This record gives sequence, structure tokens and C-alpha cells, in this order.
Amino acid sequence: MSFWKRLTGGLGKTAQTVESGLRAALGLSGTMDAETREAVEEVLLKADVGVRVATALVSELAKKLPSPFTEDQLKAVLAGLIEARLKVLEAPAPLLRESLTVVAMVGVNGSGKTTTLGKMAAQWQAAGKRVLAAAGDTFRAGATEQVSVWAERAGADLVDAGGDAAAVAYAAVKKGMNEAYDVVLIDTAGRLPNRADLMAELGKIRRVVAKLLPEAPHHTLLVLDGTQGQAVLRQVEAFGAEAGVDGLIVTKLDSSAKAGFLLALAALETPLPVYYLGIGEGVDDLGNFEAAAFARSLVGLSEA
Ligand SMILES: Nc1nc2c(ncn2[C@@H]2O[C@H](COP(=O)(O)OP(=O)(O)OP(=O)(O)O)[C@@H](O)[C@H]2O)c(=O)[nH]1
Ligand SMILES: [Mg+2]
Repeated sequence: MSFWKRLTGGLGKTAQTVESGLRAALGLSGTMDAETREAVEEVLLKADVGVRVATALVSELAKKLPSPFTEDQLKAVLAGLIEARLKVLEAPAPLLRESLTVVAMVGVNGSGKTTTLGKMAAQWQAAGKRVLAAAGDTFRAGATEQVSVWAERAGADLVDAGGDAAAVAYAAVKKGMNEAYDVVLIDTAGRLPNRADLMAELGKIRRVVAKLLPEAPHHTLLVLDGTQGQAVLRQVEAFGAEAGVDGLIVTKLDSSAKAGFLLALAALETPLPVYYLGIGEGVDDLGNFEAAAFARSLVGLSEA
């Protein structure tokens, strides 16, 4: 099954809310009168797009929709408006460079860093790349075991050098350079951005890695738990500045009813690209973010 089809299933909870809400709104008058506008706005708020985006979308809808409008027209116009807004989140280029690419995964506890690292490793290995995973979560008991299981499943190699996270990352990048790997994927411990000591550790990882390879880490990806909705905006702000984050991954969209928060990510002053979406716990439940597919899935439309 295509990732698009699975995305539609993956966004199921949010899409159900949106679709049934839109249908109810449509049942009111079939025009964008005050009552219908309010009902549509409420649907969008339930999907957690945020107040400003919801208000803006409703007035854009009112301008674009014929009067009266059909369900198909409502969905198609809304999907188009959402797609236009989400476009800024599309990744400008693939993560991998021609030569060794170092990618660090960061985020709060339990956001899906290790799982996503495993899925990425598997995709790249399957594409013929040589992937080295670094067991850089030296805090949580069982973290090394977890990343080693994922590495093995992916057919990737693992560096578990002992010492602190920076030492592990250093050893991994060194091995990656010496042995001509394509990617070094660094797992890190979950941390709250208000813990200065833990945030400093991320800085240390970056510094030691840059000693070996000046532009490394080439990407620092903030992994966001998609079930948290708008709450992740604070994480984007806090990690962004501190940790040199240049891209996002959104996980657990399959269990989220708030997938609309991507519109809030897109509305930030400097939006960050979304490199991957996680839609399950399996190794294949990872795909690239595409604004059009996401927008259509969100309003319950089939593939264009
Ligand atoms: N449904 C669903 N579950 C996911 C997804 N991604 C991760 N999970 C689950 O979320 C839980 C946490 O995932 P981890 O990968 O361990 O998260 P982490 O960020 O590495 O956690 P810490 O290292 O403890 O900070 C696990 O039970 C995963 O199986 C996803 O896309 N969908
Ligand atoms: Mg982890």
C-alpha cells in the first residue's frame, strides 16, 4: 500500500473529526452564513489548527466558496487552502548528502526519537546506504538495548562506545568517516528544554562532532509527538534556539486527533521543514511530508 493511502488511515482520528464536523456544518444552510462559519471554525479548532489559523481559513473559505456549496466543494477548497499554508513545511532537499551525513535526533522524553531513528535507518539501508547508529542516550536504562534492536532490524551498525553522549557521538562520527559510511544517526536522551544541564549536553555533542567534521551535525532533527498538538510549539521554540534544530519530524499521527497543529507549525515566523511523518510503530510507518497529500487526508478526500 502506498504511503499516501496509509497516511490517510494514519490521520484517521483527526480526519474523522474534521469530516464529520464539516458535514454537520454543511447541514446548517449550505452557505457561509454566521452559523456555518462558526461551525467550521469549531471543527478546525478541534483539529488543533489554532485560533488565528482557524479564523483566517474560515474567511478565506467564505471568499472562495460558491453559495450554496456542496460537500465536495467545501472539502476541495479547504484542502487547497490548507495545502497552500503547509507548503512551507515541505523539505527543501533530501537529508542525505553525497558524502557522510551526520544526523542527530533530539526531543522531549518519549517523543519517538529512537523509533524514528530505527525507521530512517531501515529506509536508508534498504536504499543501499550504509548507516551507523550511535547509542547516544546514555541516561535511560534500556536505551542502548532499544537502539541496538532497531539497528539490527534495519541492518545498520551500532556504536555503543560507553562514556557520555558526546563521547559516543564522537566515536561514531570517527568510525563513520574512517569506514566510509553514508550516514551516522545519533540517538539522544529525551530532555525537557528547561533543564539547562541536559541542553548543554546537546551543545557538547555538536561541538565534539564538529571537531571531526566541521559542518556536522548536518541536521539536528526535533522529534515531536503528534498527539500533543499545539503544545509542541513551545518545544520548537525552546529546542530551536538551544539545540541548533534545522528540521522536524512529527510522530504518532496515527494516534493523534490534533494533526491540524501542523498548520500552526507552518504559521510560525520561521517555519522549519518537516522531514518525516510517523504513522505507527512498525518499521515502514514512516514517510515524507507532502503538503497536498496531508491536506487532502486531513479533510477526508481521496488521492488527487
Ligand atoms: N502509534 C505510534 N507510536 C509511536 C510512533 N513513534 C513512536 N511511537 C511509540 O512511542 C513510544 C516512545 O517511542 P521512543 O522511540 O522510545 O521515543 P523516544 O523519544 O526515543 O523516548 P526517550 O528516549 O525515552 O526520550 C514507543 O512506544 C513507540 O513505539 C508512531 O509514529 N506511532
Ligand atoms: Mg529514545
